[in-house]
Amino acid sequence: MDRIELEKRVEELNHLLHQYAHAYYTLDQPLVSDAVYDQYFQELLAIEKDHPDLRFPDSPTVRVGGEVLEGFGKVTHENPMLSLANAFGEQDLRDFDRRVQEAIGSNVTYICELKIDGLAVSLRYENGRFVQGATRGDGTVGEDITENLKTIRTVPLRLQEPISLEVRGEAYMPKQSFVRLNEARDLAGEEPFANPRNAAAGSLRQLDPKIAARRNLAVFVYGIGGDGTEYGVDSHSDALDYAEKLGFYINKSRKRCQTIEEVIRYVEEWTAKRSALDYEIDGIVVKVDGFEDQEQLGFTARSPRWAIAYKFPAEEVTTTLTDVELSVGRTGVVTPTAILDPVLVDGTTVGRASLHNEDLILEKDIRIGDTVIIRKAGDIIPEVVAPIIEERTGDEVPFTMPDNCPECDSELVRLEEEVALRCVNPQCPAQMREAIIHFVSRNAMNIEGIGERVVEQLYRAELVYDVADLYTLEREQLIELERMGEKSVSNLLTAIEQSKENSLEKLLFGLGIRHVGVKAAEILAEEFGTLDALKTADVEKLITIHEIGDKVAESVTTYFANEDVLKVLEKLQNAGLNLKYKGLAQENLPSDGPFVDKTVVLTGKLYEMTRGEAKKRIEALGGKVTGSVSKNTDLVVAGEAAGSKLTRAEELEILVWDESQLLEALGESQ
Ligand code: 1X8
Repeated sequence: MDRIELEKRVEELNHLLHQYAHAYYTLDQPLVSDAVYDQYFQELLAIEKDHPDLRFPDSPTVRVGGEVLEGFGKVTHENPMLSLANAFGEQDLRDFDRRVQEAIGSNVTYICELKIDGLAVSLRYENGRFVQGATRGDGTVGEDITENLKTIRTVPLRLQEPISLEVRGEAYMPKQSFVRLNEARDLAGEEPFANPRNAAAGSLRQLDPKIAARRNLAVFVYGIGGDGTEYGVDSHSDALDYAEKLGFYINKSRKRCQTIEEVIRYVEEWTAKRSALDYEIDGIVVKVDGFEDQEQLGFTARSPRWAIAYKFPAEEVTTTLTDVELSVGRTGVVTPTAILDPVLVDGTTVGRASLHNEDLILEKDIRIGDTVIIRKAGDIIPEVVAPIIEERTGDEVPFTMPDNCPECDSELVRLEEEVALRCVNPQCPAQMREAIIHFVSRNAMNIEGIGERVVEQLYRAELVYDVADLYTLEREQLIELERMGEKSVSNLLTAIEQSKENSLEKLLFGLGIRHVGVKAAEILAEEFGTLDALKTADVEKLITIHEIGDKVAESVTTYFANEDVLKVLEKLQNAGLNLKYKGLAQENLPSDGPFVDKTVVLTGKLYEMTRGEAKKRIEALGGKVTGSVSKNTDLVVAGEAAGSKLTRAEELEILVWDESQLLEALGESQ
């Protein structure tokens, strides 16, 4: 074959294999026998081997997994990946229905879908080709797991139409594959995964895509980006039908319901049928179907008002409580944990459960040796519900809390009006370790590569006593630690370095000021703008802020009055941490300029910056950046290879700029 013929053949094989794979994996209606598929597949593999330049990034042969990666890049989601509000019973569903009807009237259609117990992913397509896949991460920034997602047969590499869009879905491992995987791991002497969700997450976190390729994962798509105008659909159910036509794998069990009664019947039906499914579901998602209705309902800070996730009630099982272990948390609270004979609850093996506090143990009269009922509710740690008194033999031993800290032996105190016992020694090693673990956690400074094990070692090696010491760590010190190779050390140092650039709210949350959660940290950062301004704020000033109450105000001022705290903060500042709020404080927005109050859509590839950066800069100049073009759009910025959004903008006669015009406008406004 000459070169031109060869290129044509490769194109043809790609096309055929994509169609066959779609028919086989997604539609479950094979077009050809396995032997024929395999023959074409081998032919393509052979050509690609001799001519690597003819291996397309979306070739069906990528399903076997490509090169091993060095690490995962970060992906900023164009629209945040939100979580849903939960409903725990029929009453919560009725309350949801009432709120919906109050907002949009009684003529509402719902769509019910199964809630897949996996991990959320975003898939991006450009001109019909799969270009990027990411995890949810913290909702704003996720990890680029494109290469692993490419190995999943139900993730189409090419769509049936050459359009550009983002879809969201759930990656999961079927129950059967999970059981088989664990059997194999057991044989190989490897730790089994606790449940299919962990197995799926663990597989997608592998840097070697060949591992993911062997794990038999799947992705159900449950949402499509934009407001539907680009695709000519005006409801979620139509959007799903359309996505199905494009080649996505959509769960068949979706159902439109006209009343909440119908929704409740659907929930009951699937509560009964869930165990027969070959994948795990943990609830039912109920959405308002119409896009206009959705838009009218809008969002809270955290989740859409037009959807709710009904969670199945937790399964309860019994086992023996063999011991009680004590641990000291970040705030010095000593918590008892029950050690159990391992049992399976909701598909997870449980060997420990929370006992909350001493009062609860006494109140429920839980004793060591008791047969106890345990329950796992959602993602929450399993808890001991109650002992079964009838099963007692008389050998059970009542549990009492110690008088001294199990870590540092200083005397425990019970603060007024609190049930918890606390270690108040600020030098208690347990508290110092926990403070660091909190500081690096995802919603705080988001430093990957430091877990409990590393912190323990850093502490023992006398390298880190407080959070500021993290910024003094050097390669030579880290390489000495157990199980730390060159690669992990360099990744960790990069992660530490990058965290210096975090916006103030991440630091504020990470400091672990009592009563300052993610939300309060954000409010304080936005309100004060700098750490210095917050440090000097008094209670009177703090409580004038909407949503900041007495408790937070007291706690913040007490915190910043502490000498030791001030020393650590000074160390952080000297280490070069950013101590400013980087988000968009309303009062800092300009009152005029090209973007003020303008709704902008970014599409196509930009060269001078990513779309994420462009979005941030436009927002900082008072603009709003949305994902889809509608009559409310003021401006569309079209980079290279802009697709359907550009067409739509032209149809609606909306102003269109190219990248250079965008740069000029951004430049002018600086
Ligand atoms: C999460 C999930 C959704 C759906 C199914 N499974 C999930 N885990 C669905 O909509 N069918 S929606 C969702 C979310 O928005 N966080």
